[in-house]
Amino acid sequence: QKAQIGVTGLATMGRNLARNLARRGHTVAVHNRTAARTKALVEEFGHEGTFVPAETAEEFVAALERPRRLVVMVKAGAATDAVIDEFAPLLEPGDMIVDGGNAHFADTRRREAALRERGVHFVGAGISGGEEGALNGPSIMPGGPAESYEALGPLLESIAANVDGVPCVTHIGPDGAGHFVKMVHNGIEYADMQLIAESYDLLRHAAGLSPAEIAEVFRTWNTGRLESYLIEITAEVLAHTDAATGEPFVDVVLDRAEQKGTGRWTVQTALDLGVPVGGIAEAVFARSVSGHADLREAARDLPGPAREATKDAAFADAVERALYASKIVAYAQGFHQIQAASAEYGWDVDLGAVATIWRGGCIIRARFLDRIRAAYEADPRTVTLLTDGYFAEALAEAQDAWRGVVATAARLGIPTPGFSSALAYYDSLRAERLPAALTQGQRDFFGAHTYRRVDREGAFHTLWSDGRREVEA
Ligand code: NBP
Repeated sequence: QKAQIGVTGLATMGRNLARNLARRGHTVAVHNRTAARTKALVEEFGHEGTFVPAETAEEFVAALERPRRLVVMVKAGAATDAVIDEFAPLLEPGDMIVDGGNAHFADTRRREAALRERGVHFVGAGISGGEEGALNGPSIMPGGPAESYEALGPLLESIAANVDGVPCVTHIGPDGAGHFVKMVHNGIEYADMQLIAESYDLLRHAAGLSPAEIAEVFRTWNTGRLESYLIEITAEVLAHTDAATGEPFVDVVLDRAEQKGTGRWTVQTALDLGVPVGGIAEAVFARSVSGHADLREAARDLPGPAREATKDAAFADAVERALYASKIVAYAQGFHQIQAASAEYGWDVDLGAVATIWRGGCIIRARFLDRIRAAYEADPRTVTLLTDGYFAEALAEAQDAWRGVVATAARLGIPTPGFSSALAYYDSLRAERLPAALTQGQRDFFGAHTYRRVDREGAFHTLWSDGRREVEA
């Protein structure tokens, strides 16, 4: 019996994905560079479904029905190229390689172009949800040629998470679109986590609540409009007590956040595209600041205000509003980035569909995403989510509290780069005049970079050291 699909790379993610496929009734060929992993998978989980173990690349390819669907779940980077180089010569036109790793979308574009020459479909598929998602239903963001989705889509739909009967997978767009959208998903995840962290910090140090009390606040929030996986696990983490010391778990963890790089890629790519994603950037930098032990040590004794906790019952409500408003901004920025890349690369990404498949399976899954789906369904040409009817109203309703929270944080010396930059973005977009006019004047003064005028077409330059006459450039 031939296998409908094959998975090579059987570490945590690949193994769980193969099991998920087998549990859904698919016959799954399995392969790993080190054969012991293949053997272990079949021994431990063989009873869950039909696996066809393969020791060599040739055996693996021969085990697959045509068109062959070969999923690669190896370490992103050189390992992915090594695996592609090994398998591509064994494949025939119409076969497909699905890269489920966290590849950079530029690598995916390069690989897709190279394989297209041989008639092999290359599908860069973002997979979110960690190991639990891979096993029980991830959110899947496949890119690559649209026709590849005909043979691949039904299989992916059978293993993806499902919300209201809708599977959390859709064809995102050509070449690197899937991995791009997965990258931005992770960038938004960074921003969302940072905003939640700031909320915690404010509740702890401005409202004087204990971690256990804050866990309760998050539990309550999770029954409202903020309901999401990240809020849910935040409550779990805050309620946890360290067994060794009896202290709140959050107090015994070293406060230096690490990162694997997808947040950084999101910001680097946004800079290249010229898209302002301050919320995501601040989240990446906040992790970076936390990790600079040297800087923090050197600056520890710098003066700041006394932090008296207010014990104001309304404060938690204000933080909820600030969090919700800042979250709208972070998502608006992420979707703007996808929109810009889609235009740049001709991907024609359906933003509403992206919101739809993020409702389940992935780390940022939330009730909130239904609102984003609705916004793009109501108007697919939405320029920014901030002006969608529902979100505009939520921001208007939140803004007093949001400003109050940012002011309180500044007054007490509690760093809130996420809240503050989100508010600055909101105020920048709604400003009638920005001081960018002055920036243009300075640029013209020192570098003759020219400027445009509000009242006439054309580019102008002022002869700053020659009577300040204005000339047409
Ligand atoms: P790892 O990223 O730890 O990769 C281990 C796998 O890569 C093993 O199967 C290993 O084979 C294989 N491999 C390596 Br390393 N070099 C190879 C080479 N030159 N040729 C062939 N195989 C090679 O596994 P993972 O944590 O399961 O993640 C897999 C992918 O999924 C990654 O791209 C990751 O970024 C992505 N991802 C992970 C998560 C997560 O939560 N962990 C979530 C979403 C996406 P060996 O057994 O012979 O050493």
